[in-house]
Amino acid sequence: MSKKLLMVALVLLLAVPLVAPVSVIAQDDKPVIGFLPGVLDPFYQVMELGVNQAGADFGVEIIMPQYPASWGPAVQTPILDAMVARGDLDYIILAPVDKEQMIAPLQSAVDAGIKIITVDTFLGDGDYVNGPITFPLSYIGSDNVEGGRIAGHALAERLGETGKVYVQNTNIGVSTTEQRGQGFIEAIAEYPGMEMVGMDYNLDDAATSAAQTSAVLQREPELGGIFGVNVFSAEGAGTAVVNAGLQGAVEVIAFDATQFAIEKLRDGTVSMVIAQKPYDMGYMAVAFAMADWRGVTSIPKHVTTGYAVITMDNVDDPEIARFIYQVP
Ligand code: T6T
Repeated sequence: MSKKLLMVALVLLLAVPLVAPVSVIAQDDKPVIGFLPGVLDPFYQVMELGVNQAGADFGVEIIMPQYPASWGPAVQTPILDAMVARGDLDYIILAPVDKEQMIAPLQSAVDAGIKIITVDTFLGDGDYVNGPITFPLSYIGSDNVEGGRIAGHALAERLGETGKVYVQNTNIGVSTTEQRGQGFIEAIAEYPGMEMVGMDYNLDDAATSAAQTSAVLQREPELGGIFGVNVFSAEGAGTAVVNAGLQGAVEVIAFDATQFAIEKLRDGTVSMVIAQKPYDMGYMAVAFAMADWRGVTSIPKHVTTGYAVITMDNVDDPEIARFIYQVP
């Protein structure tokens, strides 16, 4: 065999691993994935279960340093910066707590070579194809406008399409709860007999929600219904209704199927609980990161995960009860 041929053969042998499709690269070559929730609450704790289960199923290391102590960019950003500074993360899955203020810190993460997947909340306008922000790989979350509409139509129906309603919201700038408020207002506007008397922001604090709601219950003695847009908003609204002795007289629609919300459903304080699917969001985000790592290029830029609407009629149906946020 001529020297030249021998050389070519040697080069080819050495080069094969470099040009072979990604999937045949050694299996222990796995990404390191960071996970950063919005705050400590049962919704994100269930999401964490999904993230960890997928991590185990794919055999990838999940790094979740901590839950932010409270909701806000000033709390989430330093945790994110510390995750980026580690230098070993390939992906970060997170719920950005403000759709504008978290853009710059996440752009820095991307500049450091980390890929981003947003779960639950989004950046910019959530359109990662044609919107102002397109660097995240995907946005996996509920259709929150639709969620707000479900609550609005449910209250209108329960009040016979006539009456005064009020919204307990969290923080301005949070993509999810803003859209729930928007969807609710849109639905209520479809009923000439319905009137929105106000929407307050409780900064994701149940005690603040309770105090604000109590003030409205005093100011609006004819109030017929309240929409609590998330765990702490609904918890506070429910507490205020109970404290005012108005259980059953004022309808409460609660977003997020916590144990507390289900208890309030069973004791008649809450009329309906809208359950999201945080486990699905967490699991799919890890699966998308794994797929991207293995060279998949058709990862959907947006996935909506749907709802389970829980009332006293179906709360004991296992097909529905499985969506109650069970936190270990
Ligand atoms: O409602 C969820 C989540 O979807 C929202 O973005 C923030 O609040 C929760 O975590 C519940 O407290």
